[in-house]
Amino acid sequence: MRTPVIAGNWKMYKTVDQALDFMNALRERGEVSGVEQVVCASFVALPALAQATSGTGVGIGAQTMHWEEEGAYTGEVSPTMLQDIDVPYVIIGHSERRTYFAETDETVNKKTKSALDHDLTPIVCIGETLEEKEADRTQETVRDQVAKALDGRSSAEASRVILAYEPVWAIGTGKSATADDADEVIRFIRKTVADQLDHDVARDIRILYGGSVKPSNIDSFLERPDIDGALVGGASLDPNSFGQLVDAAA
Ligand code: G2H
Repeated sequence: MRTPVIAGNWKMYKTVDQALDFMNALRERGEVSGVEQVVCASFVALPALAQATSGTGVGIGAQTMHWEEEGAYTGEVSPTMLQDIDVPYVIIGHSERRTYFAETDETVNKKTKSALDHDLTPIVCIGETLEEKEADRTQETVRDQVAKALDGRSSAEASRVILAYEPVWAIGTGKSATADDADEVIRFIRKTVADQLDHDVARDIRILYGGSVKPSNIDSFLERPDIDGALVGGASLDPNSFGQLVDAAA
């Protein structure tokens, strides 16, 4: 019932030309059905990518946005600007934004609300640090993050959100969580959503795993019924590798 999602997070990689080369290579692989494919690129590449997706089956996403529609916020990009260039997805609350750019649970909440209000699909990232994991506070941390991200949202709104569980200690480190670890936390997140909203939302909401996912380990995550796909950094930069992840989820 839940369509799996493979979302690439290119972070601060790829010029416009490199982004278009990727999309051309993906087009040659042909469209794949049964999986939602998303590529989240830098702001400067978004307009060209949004135009270049036809025949690829890929949706384009931003990696952050402001919650206001416009205003005196130097350097920021608004949800209306993303809508204007046909970019339907946006990552919110990635741990790198939380760590380096002062993203908080409060701004994640505002951005999630704003994305939904503007018919964008927010990919909301949550996950514990190594310190929290070692202090046995994983469940408490993710419960708190989910509660704050979805606070004030209706069931219908929340079911349009994609959650991405990304343990911070597994990001870009080559150390992925084991499928058992990821499955346990993701099942806990689904229960948290059921407690906070209702069972229908918990059944419908897509929850991805992220953190050093690659073609060689994606199957171990996807074979778990509660894991609906992956948010992928490094392994999404190469079209063949991204294509293999998509094929695995289809
Ligand atoms: C986690 C992930 C993508 P990577 O940040 O969001 O990156 O797959 O490189 O660990």
